[in-house]
Amino acid sequence: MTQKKGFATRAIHCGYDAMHNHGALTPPLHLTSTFAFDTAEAGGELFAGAGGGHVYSRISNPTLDLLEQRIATLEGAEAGLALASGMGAITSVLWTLLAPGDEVIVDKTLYGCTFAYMQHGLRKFGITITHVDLTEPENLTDAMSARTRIVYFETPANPNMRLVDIAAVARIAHAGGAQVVVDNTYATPYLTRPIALGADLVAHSATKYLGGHGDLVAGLIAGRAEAISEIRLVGMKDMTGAVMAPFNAMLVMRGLKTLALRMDRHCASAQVVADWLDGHPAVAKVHYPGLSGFAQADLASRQMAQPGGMIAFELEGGMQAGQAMMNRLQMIARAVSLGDAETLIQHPASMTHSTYTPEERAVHGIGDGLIRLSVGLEDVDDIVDDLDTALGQYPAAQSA
Ligand code: 3LM
Repeated sequence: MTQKKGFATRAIHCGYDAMHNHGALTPPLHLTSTFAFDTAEAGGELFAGAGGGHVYSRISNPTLDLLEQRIATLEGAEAGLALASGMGAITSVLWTLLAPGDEVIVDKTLYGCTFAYMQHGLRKFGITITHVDLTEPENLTDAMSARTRIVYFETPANPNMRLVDIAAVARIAHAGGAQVVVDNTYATPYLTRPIALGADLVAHSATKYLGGHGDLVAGLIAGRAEAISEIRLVGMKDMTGAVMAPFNAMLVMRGLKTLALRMDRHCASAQVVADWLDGHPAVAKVHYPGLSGFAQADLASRQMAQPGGMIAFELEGGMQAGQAMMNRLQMIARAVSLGDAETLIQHPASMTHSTYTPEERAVHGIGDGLIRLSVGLEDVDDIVDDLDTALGQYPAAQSA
């Protein structure tokens, strides 16, 4: 489907013609592990890379194929790849592109398991991980070395909402011969399209906004066709085996149909909640790209179509106050993950980012008092009411 059609239209229609499928408006679910070959020779040709057919569902599957076309069109990429999880996506990309002796430059803050994979996984195999504060792109100029193969970051970063200027970082990385990989989980392609800004590959935890309903674990990547093919055949097929189940691909495609609508609502409600938190006396600091006091508000308005559905905040009373507040919530779920219909709240230092040591969290800007809120699709007044009750009761409860 041509890129001239709008985002929501492509999310619903791209790659599928009901008239080639008995008129079925919902694409078929191909629950098959293997595919029959017309002749022995045809099978051999497919194994030799002839293309145009499927062999085995650890390599490709028609249901996944459709989802891969959809993430590609939404990210403005040549090709996409569906994987078992966000971590399956990230590990498949990096295992494919890196070799011992190479260096990856990563931003200061990363999702906890990505950080652990880099520190405990990649490093074990002779790859150097160098953390650089990429919120100042010029830091990258000094950090780049002849061994730097990849520059990797999240924007906004999980959990503290730091933004990275994709275009500026890509210019510096490319000048030094490195590729740029962006984890676009928080923004989704509805808000930010890293490839148009110069990134080489985009990775997603599709578990989050893309799936959108908290009922699956899945990953997606998008990029140039040649790179995607290599990641499919090396990283995914032979190294991680992290292939997405066809049923999950159907669920992610169902989620994509409403991505634009849901993101509009997530963003509108998050703005209301962030403004409200910002004005609350018990709240010390709110990190949300839509606040005028946000340190990178200019970059946010240049790089993000809207400020997103994620908020991080700190209470005056620090971590203890945060935990007490979380325990008083009635509707908002104390749960990790994000991008679901339900509003979710969690404490990064003891949960998603407990893969960092306390010393590492201090260095990497993940405060013990930080609380992360994934603003859901409920009526925003009910979200604010729940927070209001929990925050309002805190000082009284503490002095009791
Ligand atoms: C979380 N995050 O609660 P999966 N990249 C980013 C992510 O936020 C995540 C992944 C990759 C959370 C999951 S923590 C135990 C739960 C920016 C996941 C990994 O493999 O699909 O979970 O994606 O922040």
